[in-house]
Amino acid sequence: ILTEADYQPVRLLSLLRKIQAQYRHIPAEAIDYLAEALQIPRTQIIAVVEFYSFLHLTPQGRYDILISDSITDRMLDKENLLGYLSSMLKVNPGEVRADGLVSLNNTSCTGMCDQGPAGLVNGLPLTRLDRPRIDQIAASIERQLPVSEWPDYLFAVNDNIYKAGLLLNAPIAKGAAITGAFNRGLAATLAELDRSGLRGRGGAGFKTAAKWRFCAEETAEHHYVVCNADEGEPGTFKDRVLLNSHADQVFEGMTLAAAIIGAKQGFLYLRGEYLHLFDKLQAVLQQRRADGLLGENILDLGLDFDIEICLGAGAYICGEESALIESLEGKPGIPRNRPPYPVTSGYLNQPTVVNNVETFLAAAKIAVQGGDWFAGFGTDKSAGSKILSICGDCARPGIYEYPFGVNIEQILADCGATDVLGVQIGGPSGTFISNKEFKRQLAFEDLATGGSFIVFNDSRNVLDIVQNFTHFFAHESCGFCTPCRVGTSLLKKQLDKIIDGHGSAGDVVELESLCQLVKSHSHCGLGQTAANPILTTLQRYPDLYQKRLKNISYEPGFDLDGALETARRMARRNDAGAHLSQVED
Ligand code: FMN
Repeated sequence: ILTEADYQPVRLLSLLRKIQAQYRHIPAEAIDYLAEALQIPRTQIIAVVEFYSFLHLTPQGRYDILISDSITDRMLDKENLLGYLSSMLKVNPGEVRADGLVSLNNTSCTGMCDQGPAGLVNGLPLTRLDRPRIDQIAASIERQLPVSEWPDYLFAVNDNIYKAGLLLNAPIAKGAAITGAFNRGLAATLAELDRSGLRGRGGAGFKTAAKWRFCAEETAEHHYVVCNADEGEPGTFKDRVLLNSHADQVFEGMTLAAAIIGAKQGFLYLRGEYLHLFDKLQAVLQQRRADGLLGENILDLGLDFDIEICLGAGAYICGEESALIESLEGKPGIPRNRPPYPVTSGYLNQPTVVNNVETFLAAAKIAVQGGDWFAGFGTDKSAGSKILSICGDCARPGIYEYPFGVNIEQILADCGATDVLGVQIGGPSGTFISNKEFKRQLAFEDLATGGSFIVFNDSRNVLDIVQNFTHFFAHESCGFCTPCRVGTSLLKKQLDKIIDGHGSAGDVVELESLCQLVKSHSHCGLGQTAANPILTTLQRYPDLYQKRLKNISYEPGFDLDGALETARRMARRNDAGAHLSQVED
């Protein structure tokens, strides 16, 4: 299953994915073989396998089912459906059935929140799960029907575009951005990008022209372009739609970046959950090569550039740009120390531009339409438009594009949301706003977002939401730095304790100070934002937390007296002196 080009350590992740697809795990023999072939230690390979949730050292079922555990899936009855699936297949979540036919587990958001509850079977998306669909799935598995012969409707993934704007309307012609840039001149095109005011769409909002300029100015043997399609933030799925329906424009933006920074090689880092897009994207790339838009001497302009697609393997942290680069190099996705930033030392320590999918698409359009066109929309500090992935309690979950500056009220009206309690802007790492704040604007200067927009109506419990998000961060922490590794799991425990009714006033104080510690001491953006769900809701709904507390200064997280039961039985004592309340007296 390996080709000659595979025998490089940077290919390790893709090699492991291939082996996993074939054998349903990474056998010890494969590890020995790879260690020898790639000349790397076995431990390094095992570290990679253990890091990525889609790779396993022990065999998974022939049908490996993962159910998305995003808050929106839960709101669509995911927990009951998982229970039903588990009973139909006679396998518990987290286990492989004894006959090895099927394995079942939870996974973090699969990027199908507009058509959930969702899941994956052998890496392919299952959408709109309900009992009849689960019956169909269970029957197909028991009949051992290959997944390729399952009914198509189980795998249907719709774009659900409800509102198109600057970027989604009027796609540019193939090659238009590249020829436009060369006709204008590359320096003038970079100036045009600068004038557009385009800022990164992945969340942080760094100015795109400045990033490309810094990278271009670095002298090095190679420069690289990387498109970040990891899209792991729960509630975000707009890059899935852009890649499904506008891939040409995204690749055009990457080629434009290559021309400006002097790169010959680009990578699209596609999250493992979007495996279903892989072949389609390969076909788009192949067509672009045939059209002279990729490869050597593109459009006779003297530009050499090609793009390779690399699949992730189920790790949210790999969306962080330096972790993504590590992953591209075949390593665990552990964020690097910054500086140096990727623009000076990125892939293989060479200058690298990493941009979000939407950023590349916007750059391509700007190269054709001009900077002033783009800057004519949006606000002073947030030029242009933003594509949102809207999901949760609304009549029309899907994709909406707005000029920056739009207020929340307008968006809620458009997507058909009523009786709204609040909205999570920017996913779990973003901000929860209450229904008193719906005049606020979507813009870098007010509410910034990478695209996730989750609506909650007034039947929802804020603490359930916070609990789901806090568990997500604890699960996804890469484990590298102590404040995040230990901090996120302490946050989870402390929050659970309060929600389960075992908290005291002191616990809320401790929770808050733990939040500040994780936020200020973590190595990367994951830990620095992991406490946001707690902090933003503590600020808005302190009463909700207070109502769960016991009216005492200290309450243990478990039943101390109950814990002595075994000792009492062994000592054959059950008198008052053998109970904890007696000891306290
Ligand atoms: N940026 C993305 O474009 N997609 C992602 O899925 C993504 N996930 C991230 C996850 C974490 C934990 C962190 C800290 C950051 C993430 N980012 C993501 C932001 C990237 O690090 C980086 O800022 C972005 O890719 C830069 O592109 P832009 O300037 O076009 O926004």
